[in-house]
Amino acid sequence: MEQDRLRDRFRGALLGVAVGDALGAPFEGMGMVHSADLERLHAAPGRLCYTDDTHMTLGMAESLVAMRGFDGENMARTFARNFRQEPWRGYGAGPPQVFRMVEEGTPWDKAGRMLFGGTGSFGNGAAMRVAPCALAYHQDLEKVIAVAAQSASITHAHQLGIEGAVLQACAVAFLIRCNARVPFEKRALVEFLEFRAASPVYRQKLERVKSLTPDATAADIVRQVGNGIEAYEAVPAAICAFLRHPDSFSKAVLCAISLGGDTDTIACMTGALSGAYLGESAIPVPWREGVEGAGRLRELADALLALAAGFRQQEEPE
Ligand code: AR6
Ligand code: MG
Repeated sequence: MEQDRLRDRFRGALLGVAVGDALGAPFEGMGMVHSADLERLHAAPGRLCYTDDTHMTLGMAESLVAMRGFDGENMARTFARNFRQEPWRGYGAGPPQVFRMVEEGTPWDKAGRMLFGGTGSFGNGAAMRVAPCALAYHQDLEKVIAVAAQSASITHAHQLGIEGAVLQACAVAFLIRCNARVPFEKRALVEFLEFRAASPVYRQKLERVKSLTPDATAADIVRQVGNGIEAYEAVPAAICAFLRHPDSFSKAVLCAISLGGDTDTIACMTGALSGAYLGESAIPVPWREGVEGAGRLRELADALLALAAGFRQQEEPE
């Protein structure tokens, strides 16, 4: 794929995270969102401030770029440092406990396992931040899966938390690699993910995603997959919202918000999917220019693109 197009898609994925997060944040925890409120987001979105979803995505990208690949200790400490600087971003209950443990010397791959009575977290917090991993390693799916899982386990050691991150990362990598000029095959994405889903709950949800008709309403989607903070609800919900409108960034993200529940995180993950597929150029200008951190996100997207190009060169025979 030519470099300009790929750059547009890398930037689209990271800006998509921030735009979805910022647009969805005011509605977090509410019931389903009315269409009049959604139309207002289009016409006058107001200040587009991001939350922990984007803050952690920035941390993941910063660490991958600084270390030229995944380094668990560095990534955990980058998350912790960023949290210490801006603890008011709306973090879930679990991650700040991990950050404290890591800063006090607990190894990065042990702290996450101590949460929730030793089961680890199955919240959506590992999936919401995973786009940079998918971008950096998009040429090597096994690496996407391995790094998504390791990065998730820093804060979300429960198998279902890890698997949510793996599936979201696989979906972003799949879409980055997709040719956007040929008609999109919805089944191909779901079947690609089904093949990578190990737990019955994800296999069942993906089966339900496949069975939803093209005109499924927000209520149908919520009934089938849910809209909660659990990774096994939010990740399938984001996939549904993307699949409902694969050719329109704004429609996909507004569909995600219309589901209610964990609106910022579902919209953030939908934004990553749609942005990876359609590119930054498909994001409405007031959203992509108005969102907090747009310049920094573009810089990091470009740095991840350079990193991915470096990985490709390493693999090519001399
Ligand atoms: N047992 C019971 N409840 C659990 C478990 C478990 N093993 N794991 C998670 N929960 P957390 P996150 C519930 O705290 O995933 C922000 O608003 C529990 O209620 O690990 O990073 C973002 O925008 C727990 O508090 O944080 C996202 O919406 C909750 O799941 C969200 O927070 C979240 O898990 C990300 O949160
Ligand atoms: Mg949220």
